[in-house]
Amino acid sequence: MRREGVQEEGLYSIRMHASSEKGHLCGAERIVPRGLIPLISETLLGRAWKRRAPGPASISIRVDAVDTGMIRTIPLLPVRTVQAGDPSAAESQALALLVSAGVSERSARGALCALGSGASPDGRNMRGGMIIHAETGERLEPDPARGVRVSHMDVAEAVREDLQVFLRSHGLQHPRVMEAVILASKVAWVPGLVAEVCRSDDPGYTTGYVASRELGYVRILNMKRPGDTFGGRAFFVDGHASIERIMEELEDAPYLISEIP
Ligand code: WAQ
Ligand code: MG
Repeated sequence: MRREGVQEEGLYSIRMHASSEKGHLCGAERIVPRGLIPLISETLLGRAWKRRAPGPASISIRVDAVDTGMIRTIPLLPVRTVQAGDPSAAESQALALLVSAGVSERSARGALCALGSGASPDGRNMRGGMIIHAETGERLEPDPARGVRVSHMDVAEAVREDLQVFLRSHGLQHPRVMEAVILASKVAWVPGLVAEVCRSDDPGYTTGYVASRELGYVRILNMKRPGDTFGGRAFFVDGHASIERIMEELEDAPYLISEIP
């Protein structure tokens, strides 16, 4: 007998990655019940095609079964926005937030400086985030050009609409914000993670954020000047935790947001 329903059907991770001749173009991912794989694959393909000319030279869609027993369900971080008139005021805000989350001032300053000047050894942006010792500021990711890519997270289908309503009520309907809040919520719940800071790499997008389990997702306006192409993410970790465990958790462990504040 064939039974319907999410539990019986199982969940699948769908990841899209598009590149042009010049390299990475865009990526997006979801975790969905089996029945939604065709629809969501098409949605993600659409995202890749929507990019400005020259458009993607190649798009890959990868579907993997998720071991439902391994899924960690977490609440969405609460969201707020702090005003900052210019990048130096925004940096002070970010610094104060990171310090209150348990990051040393030295470590926070080092990360903010790297995010603003190309954190990869070649002076460009990294593909993923830096892993930084919250106390000493030491860079711990094994590949400082690639960094660590957070993956395998989504909002549970049952509360997806609630999340959209929640964000709209804050005036934040852009998918970019939704993706950032989902990513930051996963990161905040990874054991050993102290805090995160993010600066967009998009020259037209100047809002960034600091996040942690206690602080929530704190958006900071004017983190950079329009036209600035430098961006990235820093994950501050407890120096006593295992870096291998943290990286594995960030990259591969499936997290689903099941509760919206
Ligand atoms: N894992 C780790 N690092 C990533 C990932 C990922 N999955 N995706 C992007 N990054 C890093 C990478 O270095 C990018 O250059 C950098 O983060 C910024 O990525 O208004 O748009 O996609 O609340 O440009 C946050 C504020 C916007 C939203 C974030 O990030 C809001 C944004 P972007
Ligand atoms: Mg970007």
